Amino acid sequence: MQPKNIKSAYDFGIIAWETYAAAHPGPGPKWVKSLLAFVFPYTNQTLKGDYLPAKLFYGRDYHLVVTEKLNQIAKNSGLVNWQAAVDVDFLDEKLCAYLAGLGTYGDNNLLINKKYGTFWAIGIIMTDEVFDEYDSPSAALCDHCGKCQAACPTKALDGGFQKLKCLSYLSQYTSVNYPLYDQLQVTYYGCDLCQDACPFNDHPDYGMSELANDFKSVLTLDDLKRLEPNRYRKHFIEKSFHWIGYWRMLRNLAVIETNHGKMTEAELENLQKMHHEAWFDGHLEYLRGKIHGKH
Ligand code: B12
Repeated sequence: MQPKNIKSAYDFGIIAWETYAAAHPGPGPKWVKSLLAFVFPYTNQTLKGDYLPAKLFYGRDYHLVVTEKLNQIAKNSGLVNWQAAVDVDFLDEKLCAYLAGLGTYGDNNLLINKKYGTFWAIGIIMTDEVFDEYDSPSAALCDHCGKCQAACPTKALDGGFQKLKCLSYLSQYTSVNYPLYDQLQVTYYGCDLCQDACPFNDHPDYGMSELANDFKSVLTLDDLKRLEPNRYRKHFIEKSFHWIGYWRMLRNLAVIETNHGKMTEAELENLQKMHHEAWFDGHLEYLRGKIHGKH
């Protein structure tokens, strides 16, 4: 097949499976011959407010949006066998997009594209189709200006990416390194600080309308408390953050409230009665110490 037969409104690049496998040895789906990597831009504009997630999560869950787009592109292009992949665990999607010439690695650990900077999600179509031509990596863009490292309050980018210090990671998982959460100040899920500082992100807003802010992205501690814990996932099923569940989200909102000096002893006691799990109890105890000026 010729690459021009791919009917896509989104920028894309194509690589042979062997190219990916040579850079990332390991088992893979045997039927796949080519990987098509796509750029799905989201907004670079920060909304004002304390109760927002990172920009990729302002709108409808990008996994749903991107998967639907990929399936549509595959059908319109006449592919017969394909599978859409967004955030799957067996593919290094940045590596696919890099090899396909869509962007190059930045010191913020993300792929930088000349037009969209780093504010784009990657979508992949795996297919058994073989193409007449394949793409190759482009010249490096990051000029190591140091702005992303300086913008990260937990120093997660110093000496290479340290996942366990990354605020995005801390907001999605449970860690007992509670002092790092003192830096969770702006977004209750995900983080944009290293991207906001990147000079390549100073460009017009090219964000897809499907990923634009919707009314479910503003979420306060009071809003969450009004929701029954077992209704959380269903209520937020079309939002990317539904998977972390009620208690991690409650932890995030309680941390931000405390970091902004708005948490009270009575409120903390209230939250402590709601749930018991070692990581949760430990975290609320840390917040109690914080409002009493112990740390
Ligand atoms: C798990 C995951 C996370 C985890 C942990 C990431 C990690 N590296 O461990 C957490 C929760 C922290 C996370 C955070 C974010 N993520 Co994330 N994440 C993923 C996921 C699902 C897997 C990534 C992974 O574990 N890769 C394997 C590790 C080993 O790779 P790595 O850390 O990148 O390390 C390699 C590279 O650095 C590479 N490398 C470095 N320099 C160079 C140079 C060259 C030339 C080459 C060849 C390689 C190379 O070598 C390392 C070893 O292989 C991918 C989707 C996917 N399936 O790929 C999305 C993905 C990487 N995430 C994405 C995004 C958008 C984010 C966030 C911005 C979300 C947010 N706003 O909070 C943050 C950014 C944090 C940051 N600064 O990196 C996008 C990236 C888009 C882009 N433009 O690059 C992806 C691709 C999702 C998607 N489908 O769009 N993420």
